[in-house]
Amino acid sequence: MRRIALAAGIVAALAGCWYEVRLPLGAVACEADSDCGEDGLICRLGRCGCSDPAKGGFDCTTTCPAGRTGLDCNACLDPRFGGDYCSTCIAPHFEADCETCERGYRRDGAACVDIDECATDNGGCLHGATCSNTAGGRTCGCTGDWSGAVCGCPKGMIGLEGGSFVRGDGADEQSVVLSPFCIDPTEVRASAFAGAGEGATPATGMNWAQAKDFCAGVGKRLPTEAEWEFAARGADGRLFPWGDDAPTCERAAFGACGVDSPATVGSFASGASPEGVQDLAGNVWEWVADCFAPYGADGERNPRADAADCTHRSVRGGGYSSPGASLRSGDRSKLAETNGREDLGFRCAMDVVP
Ligand SMILES: [Ca+2]
Repeated sequence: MRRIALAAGIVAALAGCWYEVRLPLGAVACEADSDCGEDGLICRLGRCGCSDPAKGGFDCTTTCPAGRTGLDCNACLDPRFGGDYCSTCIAPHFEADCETCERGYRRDGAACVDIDECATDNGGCLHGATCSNTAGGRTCGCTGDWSGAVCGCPKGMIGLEGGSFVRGDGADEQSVVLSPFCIDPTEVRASAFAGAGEGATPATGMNWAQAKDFCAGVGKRLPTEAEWEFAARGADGRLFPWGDDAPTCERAAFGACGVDSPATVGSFASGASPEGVQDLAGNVWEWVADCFAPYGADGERNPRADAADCTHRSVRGGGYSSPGASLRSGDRSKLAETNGREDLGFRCAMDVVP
């Protein structure tokens, strides 16, 4: 049996007879087809569902195998849980035995009951984010002019919770602690950098001071090197923003893809981090705020290397002509801060607004 991901208010499953629209417990489901409010749904035994084979359902009163003719067909396979072998499990049960519960539910006898993940400590949601229980588990979110799991980031930026993580790749590693911060979801576009035009490819060719000044001009700043790496790596230590799988041309623009210019920003949805930060790996290298220097002692909070005599800044993520290894979340390279390159751009970050 195939497990189908559930969106709130949608459906249970079904490889079997009936495609049932999921409704809150105790809800008056329907008395007539018109109550179901959507084309292709019909009211049957008080519930809305689909009998259209094209949508995964069919009417089991006529098509169930002999001996498996449950009237409802909205039951589990397993008769212990009301099953009639005609259909698959009713959400929130899933799996063939109907004994496992979806995320967000726990077993209580034969039933799956809601876990209120928001009941304790606001579900761990920070900085004014609202916790809501959904079929997929707890979700932290903001309303109005704020966005992301961390409220306090302007719409259009992504809020990251920060915390402890280990940065570095190999010999030079450091455990650091970051405060929550906001980061642009993509590299800065050429059109934005120039102040006009439609170009959706990244701005490139600027030196470090020009990148820094642009961010300051829009009320932001360059990400610190640790923030940039946290966005790519996460607290779970991903080798690449999307996980540990090696880069492919579906996930990122890099040397193996044979391109000689950057792609439109945000072209590689499958290369995004879990929080939705795109193009960290590949497309264009990115300036960060830090001077290139060895990492410091473990436990540093919000580190930023910025010596007065700094000449070389860190650049991160690799570009469209880089080898795959340069795309690793922990990989770093350096460049004289007065240089620019056609495969080097930047993105901006900012502190969370209290
Ligand atoms: Ca990049």
